[in-house]
Amino acid sequence: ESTRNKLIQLLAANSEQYISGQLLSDQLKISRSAIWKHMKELEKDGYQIEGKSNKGYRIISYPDKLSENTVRWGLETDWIGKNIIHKESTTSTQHIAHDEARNGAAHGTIIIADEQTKGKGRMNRSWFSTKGKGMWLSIILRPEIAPQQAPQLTLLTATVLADVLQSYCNVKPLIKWPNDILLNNKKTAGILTEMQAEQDIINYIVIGIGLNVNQSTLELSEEIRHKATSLYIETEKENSINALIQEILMTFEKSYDQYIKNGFPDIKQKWESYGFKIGEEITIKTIKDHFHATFLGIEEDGALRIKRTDGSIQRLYSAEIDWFDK
Ligand code: BTX
Repeated sequence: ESTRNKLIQLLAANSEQYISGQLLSDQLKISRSAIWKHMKELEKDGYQIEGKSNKGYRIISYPDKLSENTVRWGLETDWIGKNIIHKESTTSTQHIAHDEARNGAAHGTIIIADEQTKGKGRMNRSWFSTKGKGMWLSIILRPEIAPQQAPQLTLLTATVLADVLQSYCNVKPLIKWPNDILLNNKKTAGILTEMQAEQDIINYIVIGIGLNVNQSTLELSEEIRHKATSLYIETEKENSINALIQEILMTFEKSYDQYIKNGFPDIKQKWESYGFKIGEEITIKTIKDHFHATFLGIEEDGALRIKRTDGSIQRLYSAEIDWFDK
């Protein structure tokens, strides 16, 4: 399939003008009739290609269905998404990611699905993943950081999503600790980070991102309708899932590379700029406790920073937060 991928890349790079059959044939080292056959195959996949006998070929439109190729086209990254696995339907992209990672999949491999039949949230909760209506994506990472730093990658991912969503809609996305992305106070995306580590070495991390894109209110499961939203509901228009995946991956790569180079401070600052309820009173649930506190922000290492009613300052590494609406 590498000829086909190269062909797609050449066409994508020249989408403003025609590229001649001869040039394609020279670059790909295949005959002009083989080129023509490839074009017919692409058309079957939904690509619209214009062929003019004296000028050559030009891409008019990309199919909006998800596939390895449609995601790869226009994806300008150095390492993320160089390996793409796409499934029309699967239990959970996390499952596939773990299998692939155990079998040695490269840093930056991504898994996407049109539909998940057993989408996973945190702590055994489930994640509704309606067919063709959202971005259900897992990213395999092999970072050279200590296992206890892994939660920072969740916070990083949340800022990436907030940045990208901000460019899509008028309302400011907010991040609810640690990793819910809210639009108009309703959850539009969630992040699930899973890690395979031994002592002080990370084997691999899988970051799962679920983003509601084109669901109407009625297409959101009844269970979550009151507290969930989608980009479609907020922007009143359909958005290309392909384009979102690409933007998220490109933004993620930049942010990740900076994080590896400079550490967490920039992420912390950005996270706090999107942080929901900072400075306000929240309720906190840990495994053994349930209390009120003021949410101060996050610590240099990513922990939750709070002030108890007795004035003491605490850092928490795993907690759920909530609040009372007035
Ligand atoms: P979470 O535990 O923070 O959120 C799960 C909770 O969110 C559910 O209990 C439910 O109340 C609500 N919820 C479920 N589905 C949705 C939805 N579509 N929109 C808004 N709220 C919802 C968040 O867990 C982590 C989600 C990660 C999902 C990705 S998708 C790709 C990858 N594969 C996979 O199986 N999980 C990840």
